[in-house]
Amino acid sequence: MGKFKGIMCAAAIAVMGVTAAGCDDEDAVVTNAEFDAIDTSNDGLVSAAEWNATFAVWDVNGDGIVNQNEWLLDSGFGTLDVDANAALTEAEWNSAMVNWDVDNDGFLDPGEMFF
Ligand SMILES: [Ca+2]
Ligand SMILES: [Ca+2]
Ligand SMILES: [Ca+2]
Ligand SMILES: [Ca+2]
Repeated sequence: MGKFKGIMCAAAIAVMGVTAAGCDDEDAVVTNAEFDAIDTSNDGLVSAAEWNATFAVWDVNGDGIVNQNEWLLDSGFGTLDVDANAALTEAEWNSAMVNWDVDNDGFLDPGEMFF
């Protein structure tokens, strides 16, 4: 499907002169690959345990903080960084499970995460 879309975009660029930027597959949402990496059980939902475990994965330099360079989603960093110091503590990180869980089912689905 992704490959097909790419072909269609290439055709659109050729025929209509659409800019390449307009055909960027990565919209203002995270890629499926990034979601799948968080959703280790592959059930399409991110549990609290999966989300908490991701903190350590993304904290590449192991300083106990996830900064903007380590953040892999396209958005959401600012909503978690409540003290606006450009760094997420584990407590700020874990607040996503509450702040983003719109339907209150204890899980984050892609629609809740990629706003
Ligand atoms: Ca899961
Ligand atoms: Ca870090
Ligand atoms: Ca912070
Ligand atoms: Ca939910």
